[in-house]
Amino acid sequence: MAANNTITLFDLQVSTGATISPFVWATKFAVAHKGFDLDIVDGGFTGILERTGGRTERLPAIVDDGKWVLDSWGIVEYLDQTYPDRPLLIPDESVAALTKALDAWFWPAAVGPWMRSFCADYRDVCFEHDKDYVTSTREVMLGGKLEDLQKGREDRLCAISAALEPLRMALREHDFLGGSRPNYADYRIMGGFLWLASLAQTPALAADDPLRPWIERVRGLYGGLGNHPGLFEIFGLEQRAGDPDPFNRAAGTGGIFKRNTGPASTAAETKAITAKKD
Ligand SMILES: N[C@@H](CCC(=O)N[C@@H](CS)C(=O)NCC(=O)O)C(=O)O
Repeated sequence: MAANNTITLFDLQVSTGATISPFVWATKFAVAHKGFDLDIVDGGFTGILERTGGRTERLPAIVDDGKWVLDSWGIVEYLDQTYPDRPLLIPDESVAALTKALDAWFWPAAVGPWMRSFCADYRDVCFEHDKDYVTSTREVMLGGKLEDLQKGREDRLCAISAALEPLRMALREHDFLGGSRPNYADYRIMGGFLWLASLAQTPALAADDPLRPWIERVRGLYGGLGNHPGLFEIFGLEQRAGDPDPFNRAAGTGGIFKRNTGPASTAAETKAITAKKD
């Protein structure tokens, strides 16, 4: 049992003091969801191996009453297995499967394109002593100079935002991805938005984005865990002439979102698709 109801978490921070890693953000929320207090071990990108006594090169890592647990997903499994009487992060195996599917879509659709659009910001916000390491590793990772990759991002941001439509559709009808209460799916995806907020020095989402209420709702949980003062404003993206719509105002008018209540509800559609061409 966690001593003093507290779990130690090794953080991955930037110079503002905010957490940068989406994995660490998701883990902070996971620990809070279980009702534990967080004892944060500060630090940036370099020196992780030394800070953790040689146990890991990647974060998050937690220590629960002397027991080390690595890996964000491993930590969630550990927390639910060890503390099944506290609110479950993954209340059913289906949540694990759906969260993995959502995460596998979200990274290439949004996190990757945002990374390419904010990679120099990412480096610039890091601690001075981390900048050389972050520059060299991220240039290999992304295959180019950070400044060159980031260039022209204003031409890309509306399209990246538009790709988030599946989240908007789901959250139009539910307060959380977990339904009426948050679960690990919310924290996992929120990790990506908070990663963005830790580094993006220009907004990436429209001020009236339908995702905003959910983002603010989740950020406000557990005493405002997602409202660290070092985070940048992510809302305020302006649509310029020629940019695609940053979100679809007409979304959700067909398929699963159009309830079939009998022939009257489909009459117009039937008429349109059966109309004879002259
Ligand atoms: N599978 C791991 C991935 C963790 C990971 O890649 N963490 C990154 C931060 S997002 C890290 O520690 N990077 C350190 C580095 O780049 O040196 C998990 O889910 O915890």
